[in-house]
Amino acid sequence: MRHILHADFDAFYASVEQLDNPAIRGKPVVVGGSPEGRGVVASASYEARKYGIRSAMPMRTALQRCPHAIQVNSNFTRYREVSRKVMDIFRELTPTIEPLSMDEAYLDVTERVSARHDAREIAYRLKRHVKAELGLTISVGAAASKSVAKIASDLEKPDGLTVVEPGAERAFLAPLSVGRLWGVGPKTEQRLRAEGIETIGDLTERSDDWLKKMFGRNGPYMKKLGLGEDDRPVQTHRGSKSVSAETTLRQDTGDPEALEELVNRLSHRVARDLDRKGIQGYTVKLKLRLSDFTTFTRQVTLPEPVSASEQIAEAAGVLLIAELEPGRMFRLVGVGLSGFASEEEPEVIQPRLPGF
Ligand code: TTP
Ligand code: MG
Ligand code: MG
Repeated sequence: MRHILHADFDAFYASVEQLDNPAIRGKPVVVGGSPEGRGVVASASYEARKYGIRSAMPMRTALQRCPHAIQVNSNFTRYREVSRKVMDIFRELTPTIEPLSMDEAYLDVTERVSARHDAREIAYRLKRHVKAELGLTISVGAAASKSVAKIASDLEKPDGLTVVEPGAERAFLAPLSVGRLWGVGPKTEQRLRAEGIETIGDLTERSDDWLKKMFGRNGPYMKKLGLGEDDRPVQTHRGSKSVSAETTLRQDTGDPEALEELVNRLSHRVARDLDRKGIQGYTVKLKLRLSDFTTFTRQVTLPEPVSASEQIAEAAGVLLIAELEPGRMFRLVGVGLSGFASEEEPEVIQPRLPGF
């Protein structure tokens, strides 16, 4: 049995601004681009959310909804500093942490849980510690898997603490909207709803065959997650050099279909280059950059070396699906291959202009 926490700052950018400027505490604050340009809201304080203001909304719309909201420009240097500090606090609790973006991380606290301190106690202490050290609140979800912990952390925001006991996953997830599930972007959610699937419970009642027919390999995977089945480990490390191709998107997206299509195209480019060089590799890598510029890679080592486009895309697609989460926006995607079967020197394929 694992014990995993997912911790996420409440209204991260906006809360940092309120921390640094007492005059705007307790007030509607929106951080992001200026209303004159095409700026969008990066983060809205919970006071601002009462007016229906949300992340990614045009700043102009936000200020129409709440004219007395205080607009503040982003200060990434400062947010990065706070991010580093909170990750250090997480690391004091356990070395097994996986940052997902600047303001959130998974922590595997299995080793910390004992008869005297259960997961709730550990999560509670972590929240208290972060508040005392940084003056900011995080919301925490605790569960036996990453996906359930992530969904749990969002349920009682701000300053939330939600624990899903082992065995209670299915009952916990069933009444929630399917949109909360990994890999369910706005487009997929719309398609699910068109099929009468509103809740996670509705989804898990459908057969694997039907889901596969409707949603490809993502279908049965969504169902698995909907049942609370997710054995992905909390990943601490990063990968190394490879033959690769990458693209920066014209517009950030979290849409599973668009991202999968892009992975297929990048895999095709990598395969073509491997073919020219006549080499094969064992390790398929996926590189991702989020809208806040957080960059990371995921990789899988296969039992046989591969060089075909479909094989690379298949492996990279599985890695991709595991990283999709509601609201998680990507600005760059890369696919690569390493662990070469031949002795030839790996080489980086130059990125082309965005063809997306
Ligand atoms: P989130 O954790 O999604 O949002 P949040 O911390 O502002 O609010 P909460 O978690 O309480 O719902 O994102 C963390 C930061 O990432 C956010 O403060 C600003 C940035 N961000 C963007 O720049 N654009 C976006 O569309 C989103 C969702 C976040
Ligand atoms: Mg947050
Ligand atoms: Mg977050």
